[in-house]
Amino acid sequence: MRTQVAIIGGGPSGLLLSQLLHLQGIDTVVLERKTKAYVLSRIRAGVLETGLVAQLHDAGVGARLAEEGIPHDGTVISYNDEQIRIDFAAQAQANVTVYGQTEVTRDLYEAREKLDGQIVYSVEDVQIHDADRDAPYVTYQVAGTGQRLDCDYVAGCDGFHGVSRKTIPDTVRREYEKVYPFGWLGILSETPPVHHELIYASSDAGFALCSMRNEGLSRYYVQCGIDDRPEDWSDEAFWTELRRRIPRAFAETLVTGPSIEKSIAPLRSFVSEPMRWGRLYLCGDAAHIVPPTGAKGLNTAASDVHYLSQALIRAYRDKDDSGLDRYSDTALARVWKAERFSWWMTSLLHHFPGQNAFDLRMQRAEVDFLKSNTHAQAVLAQNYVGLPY
Ligand code: RFL
Ligand code: PHB
Repeated sequence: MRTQVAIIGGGPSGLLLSQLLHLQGIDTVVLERKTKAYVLSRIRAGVLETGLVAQLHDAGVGARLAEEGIPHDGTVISYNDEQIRIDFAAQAQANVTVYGQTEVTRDLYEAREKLDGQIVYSVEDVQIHDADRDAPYVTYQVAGTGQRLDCDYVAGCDGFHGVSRKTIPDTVRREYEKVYPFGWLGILSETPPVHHELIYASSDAGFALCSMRNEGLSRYYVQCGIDDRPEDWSDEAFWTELRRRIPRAFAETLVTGPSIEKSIAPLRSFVSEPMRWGRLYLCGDAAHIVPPTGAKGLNTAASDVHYLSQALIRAYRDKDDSGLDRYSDTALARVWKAERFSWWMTSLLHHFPGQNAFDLRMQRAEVDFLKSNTHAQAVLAQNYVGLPY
C-alpha cells in the first residue's frame, strides 16, 4: 500500500491531522493500535482553547461542538475557603470551551468515515523504516499478517507510549522530564456540576478540580498518592476528600452520586527534542506531556497539528519545504511555554510530600499576589485561554 502521509496513532492528533490534510487533497492512512471503541472509552481532556475550536471548524467537525460545547469566560482558583475568579473575557479577551476529548474524537472519526478516510485499527508491531532517507515506509501486522505502507512522510501521533519518538536515535534525541510525586484520581458522575465554572482548589488537604462535561455530567479530580489504585478509593471516600478540599460554600451544595468512571493519571512534564527527524514528524503526546493542571495537553497537540498540516500543505502545493524545516523549532517554542504554565499551576496548587513551612508560605504568598494583582491574573488568563499560533 502507498500513501502520501502515514499517520501513526488514531487519537485526536492523528485524526485531526488526517482530516485537515484530506481536505487539501493530501492522502493519508492512519494506523491505530487499538479499536475505535477502546479509543472512545478513554476519558481525558475537557477544556478546548479557541485555537483548537477554530481548527475543528476548519476541519468541518464544528457543528456538534457549536451546539453542545459550553463557553467559559472565567475560572475559580481557591485556597482553602478563599476564592479568586480569573476573568478570561476581561483579562485576555477570549474564552475556552468545555467539550470532552471523547466527543472531539468521536466527531473526527465520524468525519473521517464520511470522507472514506483510511484508518486501520488493531495494528501491531508498527515499525518506521528509512525515516532519514527519501523513501520512508512503515511495516505492521494486522491479525498476524505483515503489511507495508510506503509514504513520503511519517507523522508520529502515537502518544507517550508509542514507537515514533523511539525511532529517533538516542544520539539525536534529547529528553527533559519531571515526574511529580502524586497523581490525579478522576471520576465522572451523572450529577449537576457544583459550579458553572471550573474550580481549581488548593487546600491543606491537597489539590482538587471541579470540572464538567454538561449540565448533568460532572468530572471531578482529587490529588492522590502516586501508588494509589482506583479500587482503593470508594465513591464515599472520594466525595469526602473532595468536600474537604473545596471552599465550604461549594462543599455544602455539592451533589454526589455513584461514579460511572474512575481512573488515576500520573503527573509528568516531558519534552523530547527535536520533533523532526528526516521525514518523521512528531505531534502531541508522542513528543511532550504536561501535567493536566493547566488543561494544555490536547491543546498543545492541536497547535503541533496546525503547524505540521500547514507545512505539509505548503510542501505539496507550493513545493516549499521551509515550513517543514522549521517545524520542530516552531512547535517547540510554543510547547515550552505550555510546559512552563502547566508546571507553574501544578507547583502552585498541589501539596508536595516533604514540603516544609517555608515552601507552604511561598505557595500562600503566590496565591495572595494573584488575588491582589490584576497583571498576575492577566498572565494566568492569557496562558489558560491559549497563546496564539
Ligand atoms: P493520544 O490521545 O495518546 O493518542 C495516541 C494514539 O496512538 C495510539 N498508539 C499507537 N498506534 C499505533 N501504533 C502504536 N505503536 C501506537 N501506540 C499508541 C494510541 O492507542 C492512541 O489512540 O495522543 P494525542 O493524539 O497526541 O492526544 C493527546 C491528548 O490525548 C492529551 O494531551 C490530553 O488528553 C491531555 N489532557 C488534557 N489536555 C487538554 O488540553 N485539556 C485538558 O483538560 C486535559 N485533561 C488530559 C486531561 C489527560 C489526562 N490523562 C488521563 C492523561 C485529563 C487527564 C486525566
Ligand atoms: C477535565 O474536565 O477533564 C479537565 C479540565 C481542566 C483540567 C484538566 C482536566 O485542567
